[in-house]
Amino acid sequence: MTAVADGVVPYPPEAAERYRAAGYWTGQTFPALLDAAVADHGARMAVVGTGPSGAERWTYAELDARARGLAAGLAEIGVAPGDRVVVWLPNVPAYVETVFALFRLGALPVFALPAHRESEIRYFAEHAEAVAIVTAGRHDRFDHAAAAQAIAAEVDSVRHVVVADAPGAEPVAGRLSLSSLRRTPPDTLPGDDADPSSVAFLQLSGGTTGLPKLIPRTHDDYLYSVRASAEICELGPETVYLAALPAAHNFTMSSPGLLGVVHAGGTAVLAPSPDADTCFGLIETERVTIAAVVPPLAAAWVQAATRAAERSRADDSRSRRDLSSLEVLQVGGAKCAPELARRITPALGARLQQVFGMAEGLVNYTRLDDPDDVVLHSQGRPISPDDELRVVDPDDPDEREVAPGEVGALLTRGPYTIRGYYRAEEHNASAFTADGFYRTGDLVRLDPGGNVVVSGRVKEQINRGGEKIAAEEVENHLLAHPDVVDAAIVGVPDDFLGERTHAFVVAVPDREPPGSAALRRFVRERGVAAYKVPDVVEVVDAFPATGVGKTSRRALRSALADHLRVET
Ligand code: J2J
Repeated sequence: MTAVADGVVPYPPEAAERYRAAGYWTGQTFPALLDAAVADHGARMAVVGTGPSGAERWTYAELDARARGLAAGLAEIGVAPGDRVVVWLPNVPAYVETVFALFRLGALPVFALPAHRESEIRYFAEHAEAVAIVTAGRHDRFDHAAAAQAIAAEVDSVRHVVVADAPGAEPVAGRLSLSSLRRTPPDTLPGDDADPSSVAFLQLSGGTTGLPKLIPRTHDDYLYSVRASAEICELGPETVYLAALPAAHNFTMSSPGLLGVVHAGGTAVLAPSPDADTCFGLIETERVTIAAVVPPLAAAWVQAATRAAERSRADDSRSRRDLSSLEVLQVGGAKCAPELARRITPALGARLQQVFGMAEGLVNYTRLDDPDDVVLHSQGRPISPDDELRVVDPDDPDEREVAPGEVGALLTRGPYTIRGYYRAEEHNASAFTADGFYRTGDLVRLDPGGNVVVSGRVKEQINRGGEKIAAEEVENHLLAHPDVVDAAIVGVPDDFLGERTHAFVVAVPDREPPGSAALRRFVRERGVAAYKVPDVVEVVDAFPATGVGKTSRRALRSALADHLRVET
């Protein structure tokens, strides 16, 4: 099996030296992050959530004992330092335990989202040569454990499927129960000596091409972004953070997210579902102070709170959830329209913080004391004084910078932005400039205060309410249908999601074309995340001529998008 370092583009030594000298990279590792929390806040509540055996509340000392104990159990079955393990869990306490167990062991989590299905998980397992998959049983009306077993049977490297279950659950052949791997916590574990400049885990990219990319992040670079984010968001031991979005998403993990909470010694509450009912209940009972959401979820929460207020005005015997503890609502992942931004504080009583981030690195925040105009109309400014942002003409082969304040494509480089995707030499050649800037694919302008205003994108990706869809990946699934000769996916403006997906399909001639529902089902049954199944599939006779040759997918997609706009 290949060592992870073989597929990683390292930071150039002079950049690494500069980031260390500036005090960004401190040499802290993930195990050391948890050590510090245990030393300073051992008796404080770290994790609150609902697991397979019901409600769980763990202090930092308990979380650490669990992580150490599980690390020992994983070591016993042969998971070794440097090994990759796919973590495919919903928002349950065992997620936090597993991630820290892997860090303690020096093994690398590969973060999958609960919405992913066989096609994505198989690819992550293969590409990362994972030795194990840690998952849940049935969740979201889908048997994750059975799917993981099917993948393990196909992917050579995968030797174990570990399932987070209730202690004492019936054993199932071919699966290990997570609770059966808990051992007496040992005092030392291999991860304690991890090299801080080494890769700690692989995060996922939203992707722009056929397959999602894996993002290697080091202890040094990631923990700098976590500590600085915690400071910007003013986290402290009194912080109660609600993880409403999937725990493994970069936003929930690090901006400042679950890890920022550990750094600050606060409490993380894992919401089993992001809906207003569940989350408002948790905000009230756990006295949540900060939560992170995507714009459609913010809109749903605003609507639910507004409705509850109206109802209680009409009938004052009706009780309302008490949201008064909520100080900050972070909104990110997709553009938060000013109309939505304006409604957040009146409806929820919390300050709005806009967050424009990416799993590749760069994260921007509006600051908590920014004037309203900045908070409502911009996506904030970078974490670090050493984040370099270049806004360039997307049509200029030399990528010259546009005039100040003009819209252009955003390139970035800095102390926590990767220099390359994992094992992706060819893609890296186009995703990064020769001098190491990441081409974000986002169209932005900078306001006079240096705040970023996102205005669109050049990348071949659809942002469906914060969930990223690579057009090409879904087109490839449609093209696998025997009656389909060509397919193109475009994003269509949507009031709620920002964008939804519309697939155009050219069918094999002289045959009854497949129906739209059948094609949607076909994509779903290929085992992809539900959010990638096209919202609409339209069978057309032929694609419009783009005038730039058959190979320009971008021109074709834009012609199809124009065609839709003319129609609607
Ligand atoms: C417009 N587009 C945005 C925003 C992300 C914090 C917050 C979000 C992510 C994330 C993250 C946007 N307005 N406020 O990792 O740490 C779009 C851009 C960007 C892409 C990255 C974090 N916030 N976006 O969303 O890796 O197009 O990270 O390049 O999933 O989301 O997506 P992702």
